Order: sequence, then structure tokens, then C-alpha cells
Amino acid sequence: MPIPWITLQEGDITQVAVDAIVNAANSSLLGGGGVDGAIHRAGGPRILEECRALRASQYGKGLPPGQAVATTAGDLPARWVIHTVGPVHSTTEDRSDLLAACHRNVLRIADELGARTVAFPAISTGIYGWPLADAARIAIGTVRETDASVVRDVRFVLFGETAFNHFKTHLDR
Ligand code: AR6
Repeated sequence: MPIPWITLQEGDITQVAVDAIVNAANSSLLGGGGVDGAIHRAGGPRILEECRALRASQYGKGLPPGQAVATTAGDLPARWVIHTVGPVHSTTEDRSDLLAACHRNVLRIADELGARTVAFPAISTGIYGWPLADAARIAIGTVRETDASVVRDVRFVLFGETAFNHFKTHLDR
């Protein structure tokens, strides 16, 4: 069934008490800047240890863009972190399907984990350069079109008023 609640919040995703928060990671799964850096800083070393173990056991070549994988959430208020790798924005190639796949695969894993509440950042809109208006359209459109059996509440946690307003425009449509 469709996910009943899709809401928006301005703020820092590391502070949000939901079942699962989503990390905009890179293929290495070994951390980086932006929201990835913030999650590893606030969550402590356990998340990175689990990421290293996943790399060693399953993702030696890296987690491909569009895919997702879960760890526990260390010291964060959430129970799990679902790491997904957004596509780098390109002006010559349409990579929208990969950005949509990130959202779909995160929701599938959240369902498998039994997570009822899931918080997403604006994947690919920072270091990976995706224009906010387009990313908001894809993110909200994909979550609206995805069925889930356990996930009841998807919250987009946006850093700053500009990001919030772009997502609000699409949510209100
Ligand atoms: N809470 C919520 N949103 C945040 C936070 C936070 N604490 N910090 C940043 N944002 P980015 P990407 C917003 O760059 O574009 C990393 O190095 C930010 O304003 O974190 O997918 C990874 O390791 C922006 O709107 O992710 C990869 O190498 C959004 O989160 C690469 O960056 C995403 O920005 C991934 O780039």
C-alpha cells in the first residue's frame, strides 16, 4: 500500500528520532563530507566498523549508485542507518532513474528491517551537485509511487530553508 505519511522538517538528520535515517554515502562506504560526515561524527565508530565489514564481505568493489545497505545507528537516536549512494549529477546524461532507485531501495530495506518511520536527507543535492528543485521532484514522486507494508511515515529532513521550500513546493502539488 502507499506510504500514508510524507512530511518535511528543516534540521539536522542526525538528531531525528525515527527508526531509520538515510545516509547519502559514497560507494566506498567509508565516510565522507556532508551528511555522511555528520552521521559518522555523531554516531560514533560502530557505524564505520559495520560499513567496513559490509565492504569486506559483500561490496569489495564498492556499493553501486542507486543501491542501499543498512547498519545499526551507533550512538544516534535512530535504530538503523540505511546507506545509499546517490548519482553524481550530470548535464549530459539523465541519471534520474538512479536517484529514484536510491529511494525505492531504501524503502525496500526499511520494510525488511521493520522500520515504520524513515528520515531521508536530500540525496545528491550537496557534493554530488543535483539541483534541488529536480531532486525534490524525483524524491517526493518516487516515495509517493512506492508501496510499503511496514513503513508508515517518511520524513524528509532538509538542511536549510531553501531546500525545505523546494521540497514543500513538490509536496504541495
Ligand atoms: N542533516 C540533513 N541534511 C544535511 C546534513 C545534515 N546533518 N548535512 C548536509 N545535509 P551531501 P550528496 C544536506 O553533500 O550530494 C559525501 O562526502 C546538504 O545540504 O551530504 O549525496 C559522501 O561521502 C544537501 O542538501 O550528499 C559522498 O561522497 C544534502 O544533505 C557525497 O558527499 C546532501 O548533501 C555525497 O554527496
